[in-house]
Amino acid sequence: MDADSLDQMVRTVRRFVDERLIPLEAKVADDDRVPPEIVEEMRALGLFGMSIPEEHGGLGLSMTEETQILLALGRTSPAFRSMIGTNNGIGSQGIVMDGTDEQKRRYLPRLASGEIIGSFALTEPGSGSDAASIRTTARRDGDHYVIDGTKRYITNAPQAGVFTLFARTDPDARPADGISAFLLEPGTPGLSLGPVDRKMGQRGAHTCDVILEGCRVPASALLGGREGVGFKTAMRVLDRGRIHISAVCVALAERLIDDALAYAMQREQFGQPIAEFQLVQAMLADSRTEAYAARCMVEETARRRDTGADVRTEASCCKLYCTEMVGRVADRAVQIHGGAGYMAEYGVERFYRDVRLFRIYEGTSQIQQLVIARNMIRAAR
Ligand code: COS
Repeated sequence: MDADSLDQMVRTVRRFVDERLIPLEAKVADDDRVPPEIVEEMRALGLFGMSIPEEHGGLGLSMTEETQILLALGRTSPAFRSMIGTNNGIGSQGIVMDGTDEQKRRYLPRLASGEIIGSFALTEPGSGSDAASIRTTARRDGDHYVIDGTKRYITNAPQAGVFTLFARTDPDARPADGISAFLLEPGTPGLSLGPVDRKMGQRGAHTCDVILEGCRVPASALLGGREGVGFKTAMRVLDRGRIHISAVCVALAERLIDDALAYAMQREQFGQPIAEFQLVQAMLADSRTEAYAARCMVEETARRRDTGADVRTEASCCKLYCTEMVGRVADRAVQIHGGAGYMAEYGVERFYRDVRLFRIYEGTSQIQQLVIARNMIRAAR
């Protein structure tokens, strides 16, 4: 995208957030639903297909460009971002990276337009951080596979039109080498969904179990037509997703800082605005500093990824730092708001609950630490 078009899109998204999304934040949380007209507007803006190549109907944005859009779009309830998140991230990128031409043609244009929602089904009741330990099996039966198992906490599963689902095809191989990815559609006999999960926050974004009982799919559903490479697909998809999530965390932190600053300048105690007190200033300054550091990390990592550099370590550094940072910023925002920060009507407590998820999903902070340290040791050897 040329610089002018990108600039214009960023401004359009910023206006969309200010005028359409921010006024709906409380309603989306109360109703636990993003209104259909908002989804329609997101489609019209092209937000479902930012990361999908132009030849398949998307905008084909670079990571740098996508980051700039996310820094604008992320300044509101994460439920809105979640709506378009999987189509740009974990719900489409497996197909973009490793799909066959036919799989790309079948799914990517509809994911890019937002006609269908993509979902990534890796986690299981017994397999979270240890992703290679999944127990869902896919057994070859003639020109079909028969899949059995349960996937848990699957984002956007209730709305999904295609699942990138991971299952073990070779029980005898090393755990990571025995995993394959499949593209499954809802309505396939043997595939059912559990009830929508009740969560701590991010109301309006939905997760549920995906249950597979003797689910028969044609061999053409095997992602890329290759067995045994599913784990690596999952890891590469998550690397990219970590930069995306980090940008959203920066945007949310910036929003919370703006809200906390506005409140501190207007709220008076001891005869003056609380922003005049140095202990409040320290919270504002620390938040601003950390959000700025996080923004620099994300922009630099996105830029380096666009040059083709291996940014696995940096993507984990971003995910670790940005998600922990927004947690601290949200905590300070509640503190600056005082009693009001604890009350639902100000919305700050809702963000405090919403951001808690970022340290957990798409790899916990502890998994990021492990990945970073492992890569450091490997490089030093
Ligand atoms: N890109 C490409 N390949 C990768 C990779 C990456 N980022 N990370 C690992 N691999 C490869 C390895 O190179 C290795 O291949 P070889 O055996 O050919 O060398 C293979 O995948 C297995 O990797 P590893 O031995 O590191 O696997 P582990 O089982 O030790 O697991 C972690 C590694 C912990 C990093 C992985 O399980 C993980 O990321 N867990 C978190 C899962 C997660 O984010 N879940 C969130 C829910 S999904 S929204």
